[in-house]
Amino acid sequence: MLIRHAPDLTDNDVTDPGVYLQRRTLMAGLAGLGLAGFAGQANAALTYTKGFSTTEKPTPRKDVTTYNNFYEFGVDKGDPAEKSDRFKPRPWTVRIDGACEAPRTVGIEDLIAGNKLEERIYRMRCVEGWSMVIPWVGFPLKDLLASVKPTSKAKYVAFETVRRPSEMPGQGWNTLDWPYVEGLRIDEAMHPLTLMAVGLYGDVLPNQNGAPLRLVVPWKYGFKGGKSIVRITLTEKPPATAWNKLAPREYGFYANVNPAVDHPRWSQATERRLGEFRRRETLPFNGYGEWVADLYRGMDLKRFY
Ligand SMILES: Nc1nc2c(c(=O)[nH]1)N[C@H]1C(S)=C(S)[C@@H](COP(=O)(O)O)O[C@H]1N2
Ligand SMILES: [Mo]
Repeated sequence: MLIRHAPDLTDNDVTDPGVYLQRRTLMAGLAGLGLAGFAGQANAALTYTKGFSTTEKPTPRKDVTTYNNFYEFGVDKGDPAEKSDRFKPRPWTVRIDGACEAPRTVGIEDLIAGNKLEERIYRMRCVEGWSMVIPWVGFPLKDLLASVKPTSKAKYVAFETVRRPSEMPGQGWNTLDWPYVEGLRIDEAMHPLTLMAVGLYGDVLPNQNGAPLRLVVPWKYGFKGGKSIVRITLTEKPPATAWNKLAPREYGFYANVNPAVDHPRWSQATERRLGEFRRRETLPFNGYGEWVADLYRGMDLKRFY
């Protein structure tokens, strides 16, 4: 295991084997009621172990699910929760292709059944200057990428959100160039902290948080975490990404959380944690520098923002 001695991270399979072995029993509860067939469907619970997590207090579920950015449903924070009822996150498949030997298309239920799900409580810092602590359930992206056998030409990874204007009212506006695309360098994508989330607070993802499958990269600004992903493509060149195309001076490809590099229109030195009154200091790499700073050794982070 990579992460062992962070002051604010617990690695339960090192410190507490009992906790590691203890699976959540929500599934068992469902099975006992004869409802196991609903597992993996909307509102069903997920079975998972505990992974690398901050010990900070999670932001209340209410805030995590009603204060959102998901421009496919509108630009206001309340739009994703209020305007996503028509969205159908199941059935769902994701295509993984590009520079790999074994491209595949996989259904969401197979992804959930075929991966070891973990809870990861991560800080999330939006480029706009607010932050949350979110208990995700998911699996490392690297496991999924390994399954398609990337070739040596795979230098970047592109993540594409679904385009479905009949279910996503915000796609009727040209706020962004749909579909929403985000990207990572291959080493960032293979990093153990990089998560494909399928759940939140122990349940499947609500529509507004990116059902049924979204990316979470905790040391980067939140916009790097594309929601409702239908395609993951290994590429040789950096993919053109939605926010970068819209405003390249404001949203770089790297988008590492960095209090020393301001957004052209506001400071990034501090943030408002939802539920808190006083702003707190923003940490380099959102506090994950011990594990990820090496990825950027020798790079000028003011230039590669
Ligand atoms: N497809 C898509 N993904 C997206 C966005 C979006 O508008 N569309 N917004 C991003 C931004 S700016 C943030 S801060 C996070 C918010 O995730 P949350 O609503 O689950 O907290 O989602 C990111 N992923
Ligand atoms: Mo954001």
